[in-house]
Amino acid sequence: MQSSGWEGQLAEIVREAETAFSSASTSKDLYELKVKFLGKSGSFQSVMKAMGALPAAEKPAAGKLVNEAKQRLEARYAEVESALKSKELGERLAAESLDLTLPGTAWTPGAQHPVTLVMDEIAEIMSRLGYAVRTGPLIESDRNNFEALNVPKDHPARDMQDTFYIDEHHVLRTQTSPIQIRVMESEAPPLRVVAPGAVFRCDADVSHSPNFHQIEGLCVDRRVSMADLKGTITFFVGEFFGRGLKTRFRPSFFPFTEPSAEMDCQCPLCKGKGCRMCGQSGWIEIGGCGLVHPNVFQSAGLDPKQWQGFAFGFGIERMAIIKYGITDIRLYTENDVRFLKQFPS
Ligand code: 2U9
Repeated sequence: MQSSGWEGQLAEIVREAETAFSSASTSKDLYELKVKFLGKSGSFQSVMKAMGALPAAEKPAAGKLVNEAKQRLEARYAEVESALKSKELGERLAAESLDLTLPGTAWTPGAQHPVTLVMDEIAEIMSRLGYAVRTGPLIESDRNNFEALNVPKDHPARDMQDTFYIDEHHVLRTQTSPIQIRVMESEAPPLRVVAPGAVFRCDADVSHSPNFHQIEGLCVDRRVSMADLKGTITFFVGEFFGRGLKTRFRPSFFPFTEPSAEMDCQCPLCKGKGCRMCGQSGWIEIGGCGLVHPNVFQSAGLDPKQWQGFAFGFGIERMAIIKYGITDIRLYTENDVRFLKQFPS
């Protein structure tokens, strides 16, 4: 190849590449042109190859020329690339521009669930009488949930229809009383404890959920009477629903207490006058109670001749219904913030 031949070819490639670089409208197109002219199998490389055939004496001068041409092209490339990139950045920023006057997304602060609020409030009131909180597992042995609580083998509560069985010997606890069995077996009397938590019953209709919450209280001492129980409940009702509300105790039956009673308080809504909530009676049922059955003490390893006790139980959802006038139990599980945020934390 004649020197003028490859020199002309080189000049032609440089001119062509410079024109092409200048006409590129995007940095991507520009890069493709760089590959075409300066890449491994690009036009520039073929001129380099052709130079291999030059006489040795001409090679240094030719190499210098080629390097200068390459540097010139690379500089031109960098120049055009920087212009295109800044143009593209400008376009992207314009397209992505934020309207800072748009309203933001509102974050609704959470609120405590009324079940938690009521459970905590009851525990707090009882703590003023010296009661400590104790909790236990949701899956309980048949023994702690029924046997130790003096619930006989043929009792309807033990039926598959009323209790969720895990296996032959384990159930989802149907009450929080097994917690107190555990307490009596692990702590020395005298005892004053409240046992809050979730319980499960195989039951569902408009006013019953298969999963609800209870809080039960247990007081064990040398001499404990129904009078102590009534005084305790009346203090509690005054603190929780409002001072001055009367309580009354109606005889009832539970396997784990003897005697047993159902507890009513004067309707907090009408203060005993009679309204829709209390069915015009002026009274409202709040839970059950009684003196701990000697068989229960025996099961838990306490001598019923030495120890006496009273126990009581409230349904938390029911207490919240009475205190806050909640009308539908579905509201408890719908997680509607408009419902939840009405309750004072
Ligand atoms: C031990 C001994 C006795 C707890 C008691 C009740 C009566 C009661 C109900 C209230 C509404 C359950 O949620 S509810 O349906 N509870 O009527 N609970 S006496 O008696 C105990 C507990 C533990 C060791």
